[in-house]
Amino acid sequence: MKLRLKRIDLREVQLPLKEAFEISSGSVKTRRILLLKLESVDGEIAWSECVAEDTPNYYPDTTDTARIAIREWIAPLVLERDLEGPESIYDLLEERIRGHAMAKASVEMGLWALTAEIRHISLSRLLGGTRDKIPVGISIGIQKTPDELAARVQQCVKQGYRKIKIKIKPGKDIEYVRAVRQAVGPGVPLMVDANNAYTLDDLPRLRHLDEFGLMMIEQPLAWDDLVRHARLQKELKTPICLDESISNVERAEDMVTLGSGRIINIKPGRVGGFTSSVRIHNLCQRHGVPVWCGGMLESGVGRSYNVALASLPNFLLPGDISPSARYWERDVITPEWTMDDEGFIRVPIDKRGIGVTVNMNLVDQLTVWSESIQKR
Ligand code: OSB
Ligand code: MG
Repeated sequence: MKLRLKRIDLREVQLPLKEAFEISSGSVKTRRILLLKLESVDGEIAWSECVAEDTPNYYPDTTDTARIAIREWIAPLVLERDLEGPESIYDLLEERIRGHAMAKASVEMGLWALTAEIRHISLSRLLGGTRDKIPVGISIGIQKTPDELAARVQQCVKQGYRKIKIKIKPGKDIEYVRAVRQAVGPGVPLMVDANNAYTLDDLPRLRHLDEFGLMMIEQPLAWDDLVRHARLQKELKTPICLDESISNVERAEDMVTLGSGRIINIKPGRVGGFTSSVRIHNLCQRHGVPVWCGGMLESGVGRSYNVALASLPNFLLPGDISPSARYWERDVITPEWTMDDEGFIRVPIDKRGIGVTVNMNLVDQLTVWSESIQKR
């Protein structure tokens, strides 16, 4: 199938979070979101989202660098040729452009959605999804006191979340996790995410976390490390889950070879899009490594891509794909993403493309700049 693009429209919207989200390396209050609208030569349209943040404290990409990368290098590459189909975009972009994973992913994933639109099928179907509902987890930012965190977690358990992830850093870890475990009891699926806040010198502290029956500890060491994580995994009972360190399928293979972790958090933005995500998914499936879909505080647009990806068979654990109302007073899409009492989100397998409609009035109100990139 030939895929021909006419234009890519780019805009930044600013969406205030209901509550600030704090991780070990920084805090977000208002999400600066890049939205893309891809239009084919036949007038078919798909919206996508670039998940880069305002500052490079999680990953090198930022909202501003992504804007430049899309406008100057990525959009021209995909606008100037007839594409074979969405499967070939990732390798084309990797061949020509180093880095800028989140910028590349926003265009690559948009092309998958555009293909689904053109074929009148859902994005989930196009990717090979096998589920019509996905289990939902929540990621809770660092709180002021252990008691506040414990109360927050109890509330989330009541709401039906099937996995609770707690952000930690040195000094805001053992007492916090202990308070939560005491409050909710042994059965609740709990995990922690350190976003690189530790080194191997912290081994005694990290060993302490083995007491709390955690499902996993996410990315304790440096953001691009595999070798030290392998050493750490040998010392811990709790499985390590890698997030930042897995930038592509080769790094996932390295993780398996070295024993750097036993679970992978796949964020399609971090790994350069859907082709790369599916490769990591398939590799992990062959090796018996479970994966789950992470989140980047996406608007409903980005969330629709995560929902579709998480419908693949080896997404065996609940993702950080919370409903719209967990983040926003009002999401930019209709219908909003909702979670049922059992803690599931429905995959819109019978709707075309991403399965939700962009609320143009709201998006226009929130837009701070926009530009259109056309065939030169
Ligand atoms: O490390 O998983 C992370 C948000 C921003 C940057 C990094 C991370 C996160 C989250 C949020 O944990 C998950 C969500 O979108 O709910
Ligand atoms: Mg993480």
